[in-house]
Order: sequence, then C-alpha cells, then structure tokens
Amino acid sequence: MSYNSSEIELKWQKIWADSGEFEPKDNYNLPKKYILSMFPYPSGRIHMGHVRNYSIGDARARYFRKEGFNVLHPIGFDSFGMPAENAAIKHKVHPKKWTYENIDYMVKELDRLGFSFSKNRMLATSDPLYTKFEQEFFIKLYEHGLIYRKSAVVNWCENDQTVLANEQVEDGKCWRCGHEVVQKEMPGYYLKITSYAQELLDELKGLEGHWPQQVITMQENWIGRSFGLEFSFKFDDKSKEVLDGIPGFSVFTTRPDTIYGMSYAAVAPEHNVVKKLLSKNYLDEETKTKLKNILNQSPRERQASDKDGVFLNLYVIHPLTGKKIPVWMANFVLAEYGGGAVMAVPAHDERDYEFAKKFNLNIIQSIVSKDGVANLENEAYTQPGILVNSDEFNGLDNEDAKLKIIEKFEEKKLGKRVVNFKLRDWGVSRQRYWGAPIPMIHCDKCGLVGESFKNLPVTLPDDIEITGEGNPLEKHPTWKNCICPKCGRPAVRETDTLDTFFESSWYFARFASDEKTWQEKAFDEKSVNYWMNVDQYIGGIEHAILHLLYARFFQKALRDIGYLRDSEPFANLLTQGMVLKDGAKMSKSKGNVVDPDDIIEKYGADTARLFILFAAPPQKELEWNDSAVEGAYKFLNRLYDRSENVIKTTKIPTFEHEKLSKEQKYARLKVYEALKKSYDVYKETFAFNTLIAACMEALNALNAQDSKEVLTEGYFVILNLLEPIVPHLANELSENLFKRENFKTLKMCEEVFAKDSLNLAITVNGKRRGEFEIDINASEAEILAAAKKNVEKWIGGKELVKEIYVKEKLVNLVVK
Ligand code: ANZ
Ligand code: ZN
Repeated sequence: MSYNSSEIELKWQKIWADSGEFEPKDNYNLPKKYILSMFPYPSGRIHMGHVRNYSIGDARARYFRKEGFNVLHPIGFDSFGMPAENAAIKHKVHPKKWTYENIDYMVKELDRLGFSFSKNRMLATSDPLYTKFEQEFFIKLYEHGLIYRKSAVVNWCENDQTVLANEQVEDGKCWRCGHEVVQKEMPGYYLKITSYAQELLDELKGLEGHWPQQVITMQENWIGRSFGLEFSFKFDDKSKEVLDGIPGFSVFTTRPDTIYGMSYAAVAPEHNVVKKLLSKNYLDEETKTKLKNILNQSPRERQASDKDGVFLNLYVIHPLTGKKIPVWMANFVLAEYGGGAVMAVPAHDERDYEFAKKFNLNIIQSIVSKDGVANLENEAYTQPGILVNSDEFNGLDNEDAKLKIIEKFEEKKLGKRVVNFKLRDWGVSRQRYWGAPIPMIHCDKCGLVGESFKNLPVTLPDDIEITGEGNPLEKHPTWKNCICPKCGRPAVRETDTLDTFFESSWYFARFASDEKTWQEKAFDEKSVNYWMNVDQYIGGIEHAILHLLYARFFQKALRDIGYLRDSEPFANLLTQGMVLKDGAKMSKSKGNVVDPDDIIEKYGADTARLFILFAAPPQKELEWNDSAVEGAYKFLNRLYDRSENVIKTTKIPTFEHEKLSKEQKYARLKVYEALKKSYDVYKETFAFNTLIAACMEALNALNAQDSKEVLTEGYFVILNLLEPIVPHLANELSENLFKRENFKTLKMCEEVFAKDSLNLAITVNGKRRGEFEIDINASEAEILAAAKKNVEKWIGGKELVKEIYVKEKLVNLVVK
C-alpha cells in the first residue's frame, strides 16, 4: 500500500492558500530573511530547472520561518519578450493573451508543487502598473544623464526591418528569415553602465565568499579593467595632406614597455581615418570590397576569422624614435575600444604577430627573457623579461619599464596613464511590440522630451498586426501621435520598446516594497529598507553576466537618483546546476524532457521535491534518474508506514541516555547527527542531499531498535528536518501525531554524542608503540596500568622513569 500523495497534498495546499501563512509580516522588528529564486519567463509550462530552483529556495524559506524569521519569498513573471511575439506569428494568438494564459497555468503548476510563495506580491513585468514605474525611472535616469540616445552600429535584418541581438545572428544570417544580416548605424537609447565600471568592480570584492567565485571572475573579465598608456600618433606630412589635415589618432596600450618593438600601426575598419579615405575616393576597388566584407561581420565573427587587412598608404611617426611607421586597416582591431586603433608589436603580441607574418611586416624584438633568449621563429614572445633595442631603457625589467616609459610620455606631454574598461554602455532599444514602451516623445520644437509623469504608463495598443516584419508600433495608424508635454503641440511617440533585462533589473526591489503601497509609488522606503537586500538569491549560472551585472548596476543607478538605499542587491548567490537527462540538458529539441506534471501525478509533489534535492548538491549538474525517483517515493512510503508505531503526543519523550540499549543509543545518535547536519545545510552549504541521507540513516536506525519512545522522539526530529523539503507529508504526519503546533525549533541533545570509551595512544621514549580502548570512567591509575600492560614488550625489564597521562589523548612512558 502506498500513501495517498494527491489527497494529502491538495489538502495542505488548500490550508496554506486559505491561511495566508506565507505572507511576510509587517512587523519590522523581527529578524528577516529575503529568499528569492530568479523569476520565470512564462513560456507555458514549468520545467525541471524551475522545480529545482524553487525547491531549493522553498526549503530555505520554510526553514527560516520555522526558525522564527520574518520571511519574504515572492514570485512573479518576467513576462515581456520575443517568444510571445513569435507565438503570435505562429499561432495567430495575441501576445498578451498568450502571456497571461501561460502565467495562469504556471501559477497552478507552482501551487501544485507546494511552494510557499508570498502570493500577495505576485506580479508580471508586463502589468501596466509595473510599466508605469519603469517608465518613471527611465525618464528620471534620462534627466540625470544616466540614459542617453546615440547612434551606433547594430545587427540589422533588411528583410524583417528590425535590430537583432548578437544571439539572434547565426552565421551572419537572420535566425528567422535567413536573410543576410548587416551592421547598420542606428539611433537608440543607452544606459550609462560604464560610469559605474569601477564601483561594479570594487564591490565584487565584498561578494567574495558569498557569490560563486566563477561568477565574480566572469564579471571581472567582462568589466575588463586595464591600466596602460594612451598617446596620439602624428601623421607624416604627406599623409596629413591626403587626410585633409587630420593630425593623427589615439591608441591605448597595456604594454608601453614594448614601444620600441612597434613596427606598424593598425586602425579598425570603422575608424574615421578609413572613412576619410573612403569619402575622398582614395581606396581602390579591391580594398573597398575587403572593407565591406569586414564591416558586415560582427566583432565576434571578426575575432574568429583569419587576420586580414590592407595597407592604407599612410605613415605615422614613432613618438620616441621619430621613425616612419606604416598604417594598416586590420580586422582584429575593435572600433569601440582604446580609440579604435593600436600600436602593433608583432614580436610580443600574438595577434600582431599573426598579422605581420601574413603580410610580411617587420618583427622587432624589444624584450628577451632573463637568460637572454626569446625565439620569435614561430610565435610572439609574451613572457616577462628584459628590454633590448630600447635606447635608454635597455636592461630594465619590463614591469619597471612600463612605468618609466609612461613617465617619459607624461614628462614630454606625449601621452598619459589611463584606465580602460571593456564594459560598454547598455543598449536597451528594441524595435518590437511586446515590451515596455520607451516613454519619450519627439517634438519638432522641443526635441526629445520625457512623457509627463501624470500620463504614465504609456501602454501598448491592443489592435496591432504582428507579422514578424518591422515594428508593429511604428506601423500602427495612430498610436504614436501624441502631444508634446512641454509645448502642447502635436508630437510623435518613441516606438522602440525596452530590452526585457530592464524589467528584471529591479523586480527584486519591487517585491521588497509593501504591496499595499504599490499603486502610489515604486518603492515604499520603510519596507524596502527593511527587506533589502536579498539574503539569498538562487538561479542559473547563465545569468552570470547579463542579468546579474545589469541588476547590480541598476541598483546603484536607482540609489543615485534617490529611489533606493543599498548598493548591492544580492548578499548571497547560489547558482544551481542544470537538470540533465542522458547526459544532455533537458530540451524539447532533444526530446529528453521530463514533465513535472507527470511526476506529480504519479508520485506527488513531495517525491519530486525530495528527489531533486537528494539527487545532487544544488550547485552541481543533476542527472535525471527514474529509479532514483522511485527510491525517493519508497522512502516517503516507509516514513508514512512507520508513523503507525509512533506515539501520538505533544510531549516528546525524554531519556536517561545512559540507561538505553546499544541499538537505542545508536538510533538517537543518528537522529541527532542529522539535526546537527541540518544547521549547516539550511544556513550555509545547501547540501540537502547529505541531510536527506542522514535522515534516511536515522530512520533505519530507529527501525532497528525496539523502543516506541525512542522512535517517537526520533520521528519528531526527522519530520521537522524534512518539513522544508517534503512539506505536505511532513505537515500531515505532524498534525496526526504531534498536533502541528508543536512543530518548533528543535533542541540539540549533546549527550548522545558522549562516548562511553576512550581511545588512547601510547608512546615509549617518544615513539608511538600502541593504542588501547578503555572505559570513559576509568581512573588515571587504571589508565596507566592498562597502558603499561599494552606495551609490555617495549618496557619489559627496563627501568620506568616517567609516566604521563595526557588527558583523553595519550599515555607517555619513558624508560632507561
Ligand atoms: C601594444 C602591445 C604590445 C599590446 C604587446 C599588447 C601586447 P586589454 O588588456 O584588453 O586592455 N588593443 C588596444 N586597443 C585595441 C582595439 N581597439 N582593438 C584590438 N586591440 C586593441 O588589451 C590592451 C591591448 O590590446 C593593447 O596593448 C593593444 O595592444 C590592444 F606586446 O599595445 B597592446
Ligand atoms: Zn514640444
């Protein structure tokens, strides 16, 4: 017979829904825990990755509630974005309808899993109320200069008439229509994340030990701080003439120590020097074709292709030696970094080396290793070393030379030390329908103006036609017509919508705000300051850079315009591993998906939760295993069956531990070992798998002894420990046996760990000669006597000059 999981689970789900017991309390004097799992995209169904994510968070939330904390554990939906528009194209269903129907269904699925979410704070980011405050931030950030509009190069599909994200370009073609993607310069709105580069980097230090090191490292690399020298090349006279007087161009190098090894300079294909040459019709057809091909590649594709470029028939002057240096256009030079040009040192830089080899350019060595060798036959020498061919700097260690050479540039006013970041401003304009409208207005007279706050939210029109071509808002007959809030004349609305990462950058702070204030303001100061920051954030590693970096930035930007207090949103982060089946990530295309609904129907939600927390530590990948699911179900049945022998009581039995039998003592030891483990697991390590294993062992040991009282005590402890993991069954059993109210923080029972014997080592003249076990109550004389007997063959016949007992450790004997 197996227990009736669905009856028990539905019963408790109803009790929880009716009681509202998972809502956070307004008492801000209580100690708090804010537990947040990354909110889902409403794709239609909950998948196993979600089950894992929310099972981890829920176990934490339920545990801290039991411990007496005021817990905030909210849920919502990241509900703007492209899949809704794709569904509209494919199934002719309105994106709004598709989205909200999916949300309804997924809420039911989450309920059926028994997660203890604070439902009063549920939201979807496509809700007009959410949009309203998002647009308010947008306008304020714009007014503070943290959002600006500029023209920049983006991926553009001519056929679909829309911008594509880098991820939507496959082999240079549009992922949807297959049309060739071109790089096009277009206006758009940008968030000034670069203003926060140093702070974003510095504050990663404080997250060490609280965030996975991998995520911290990825963010450090993405922000990409580097220190070096910036200087300007001057063109020789002839080149200057060709370029209508452009005097030169600026470069950035992290290796000023290699400056005497420079043999050419290179500019990006987008560089204004190239543009000038083009406009003067100075480039031949072959060069123009080459240029066009490179320009059509994304920066990523260029990095992946072979080095390529052309000599531009221009020369600059080496700033220290005065020599003429040829200038090339090269595909490996990025337009948007370090001035879009480089001083090339093929002897000491891999990319410069490859390029020089291909085009037969000079390779000038300026650094050798400490023992004088550096073979440049097959590759660049990129190790540390000593300067050669470098005039007054010869013989210097290259690290020292970096600073010395920067100083020389600064003295002669030729250049200066700078810090550069890889991080680029965040472009948030999308030419799509299902997103938050950017609340800006183009007025012929006033220019770009923010919509007035009283008109927010600017909502999407429902009557649109979604074909996948062009921006439906742009094509709408009337939507974009509006009144300029400044001068009152007819004006035109911005038709771009926001990148959906904008929404996920502040939802956690909205959750922290008392929902009773949601209508009036973005954030209620008192409640947000109480709940923020998030004590534990849980989600996938795939967000390491995008969401987790944007959110950190957004928090700081909202702080600086007066909305929030804290600088960092997430105090602790856990990145959970993927759920795999047959070694591959579960996905529709691979056909290896296990639907949580099926598992619930067959075994119940508790089994699904137990399996998913038992199968692997949360940080690791989890391989789906049908027989292990079966095993989890069997364990819950065993737990259920054992309850028959448990005494129904609200007074948990106590014991004189000493007087129990060996089996009883062992069972109690196992029970309290599990309790001890639970402290670490729930507060620190998340190693639920070890806790569950400890509970299983304890249940076995309880089965192997014969006292109903010992069983009752142990059972009570185990139910408590498992309640955050299998809440339905645990609450059901606890109600039947212990009247649920008794279900409180547990007391540790230290005496079960007391040993009844000691294990002592024996040394003779400092050498370890044996060890023995003796009753814990033995006297010192008894211990010494036993020790001497034990090592008789080492002391036999010799004079014993010293005997020392080091308490609970060893006996030390000295003989002559
Ligand atoms: C000369 C040199 C010699 C360099 C050498 C390196 C090694 P990070 O650390 O990424 O900041 N660089 C500068 N601007 C560039 C651009 N727009 N596109 C491509 N490369 C660029 O790297 C800075 C180094 O990357 C700079 O130092 C420059 O090459 C190159 F032995 O200058 B280096
Ligand atoms: Zn106006």
